[in-house]
Amino acid sequence: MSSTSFAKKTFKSIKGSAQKALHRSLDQHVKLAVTGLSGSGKTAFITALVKHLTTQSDDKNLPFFDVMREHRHIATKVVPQEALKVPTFDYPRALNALLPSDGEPTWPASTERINTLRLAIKYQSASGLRGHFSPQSTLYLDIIDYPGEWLLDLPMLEQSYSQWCEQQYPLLLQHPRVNTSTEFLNALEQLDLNASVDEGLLAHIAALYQSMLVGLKKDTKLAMLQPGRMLMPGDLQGAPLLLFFPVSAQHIKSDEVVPGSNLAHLIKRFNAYVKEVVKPFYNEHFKHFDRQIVLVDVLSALNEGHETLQEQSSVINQLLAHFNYGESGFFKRLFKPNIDKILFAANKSDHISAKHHKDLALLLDSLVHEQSNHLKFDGVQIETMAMSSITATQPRQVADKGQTLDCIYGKPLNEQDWLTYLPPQPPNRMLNKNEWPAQGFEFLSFAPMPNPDKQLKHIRLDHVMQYLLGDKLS
Ligand SMILES: Nc1nc2c(ncn2[C@@H]2O[C@H](COP(=O)(O)OP(=O)(O)OP(=O)(O)O)[C@@H](O)[C@H]2O)c(=O)[nH]1
Ligand SMILES: [Mg+2]
Repeated sequence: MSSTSFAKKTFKSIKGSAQKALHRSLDQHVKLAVTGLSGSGKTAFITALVKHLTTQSDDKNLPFFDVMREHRHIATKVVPQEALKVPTFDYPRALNALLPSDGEPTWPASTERINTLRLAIKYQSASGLRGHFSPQSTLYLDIIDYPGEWLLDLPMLEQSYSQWCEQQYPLLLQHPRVNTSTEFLNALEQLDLNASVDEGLLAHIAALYQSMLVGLKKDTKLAMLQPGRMLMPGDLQGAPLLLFFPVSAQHIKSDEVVPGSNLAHLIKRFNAYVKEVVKPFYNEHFKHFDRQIVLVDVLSALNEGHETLQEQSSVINQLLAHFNYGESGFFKRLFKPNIDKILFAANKSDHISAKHHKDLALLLDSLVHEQSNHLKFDGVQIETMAMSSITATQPRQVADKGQTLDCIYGKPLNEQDWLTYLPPQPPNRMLNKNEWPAQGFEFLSFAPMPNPDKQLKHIRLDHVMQYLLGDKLS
């Protein structure tokens, strides 16, 4: 071998090892996007994930998670996070709600501000280079939790005030919003958009709009409620940039906006909201994910009816457009990390009997079909599953007139008595309006089970972990 070809070969091999080392360090960090509308179960999911990885991490509890089944998991713990400005996810508090030392268990509270958590998962590599040099490896998993309402604002990033009005205003005239929008719409009629700004009147109408949104959030599972900060203002309550609302787009001619008018102020506030609230939230927290779980509470949406389920599906499809996806080759990951695997999870599957889990997953699949088709085309791996982060019911078989009924047993939320109940079967695809059953659907919600052994139970959380993290822990 000539000295040049030897040098070339050596250089190549050094370059190769450097690349592998970099690959390894990239592989050792995963940023997981836990995505879902308010009430979809993000906080419960994160709490369950931490609990099962830290103190219930064995092959009996998580048999479909390879690193557990192969006894390669050494230990997982919560470690200091990198983002120093963001509060830490209050795991002890969430866990204490679910597994209190005394008293009844309760669900963790709805999230009011952004928070984050880093887990270090120490494991034994299955084989290969990493196993050879270092018998133990550590995967760092970063997760953020946030009020689901804030997510609803992401589509506003691409809209002007008039486009936003075009989308939002007509909704207020339709069922089911029209039942609650009258007061706001009447007040709006009193507003002359071209008159000189009347701050008091704008604040009054904005307050009516806000209380209408808060009412809709409480009484319906409607997903398109914007701006999200009106529902969960954090420290923005009362700030002028939150005092805007949609008006009929017919009245807006952008080239004819009178300076200093009510309309000019609404546009200014909308733009400031998008620029100073939505954009920073998106830029700081919604980029650079590697993996994504989209939690969907399909059963509650079914309870609310056809329009709600359809709206939820359209909002989820819209939201997905705001994450970066694609095959994540080595160089791409270095400069622009992309989500290369998504899991659509029909959450709270413990509210139906196990034999209908498949229907639930198929229904969710049909709800996200449009977007998932695009993503698959771009090389993203997609899976849909019915799961439950925290199981609040037990299966019960009940004999009835020679038949065996697959019931569930639990304590319905806000009730005193435990109940054995036969849940309805969810449809296995999106139904159109004519196919919707006249009596609708009624799935119950349950309080968390008391667990004297301090162990949480799940449905398919191990499949979820394997899908999202399995290859990173190989
Ligand atoms: N049965 C069952 N109920 C669940 C599960 N996860 C969540 N829930 C129910 O859904 C509610 C909302 O769950 P959260 O985890 O607070 O939802 P979130 O997505 O964090 O909601 P926000 O913080 O408002 O964005 C809980 O209070 C429970 O009633 C689950 O795995 N099983
Ligand atoms: Mg939450």
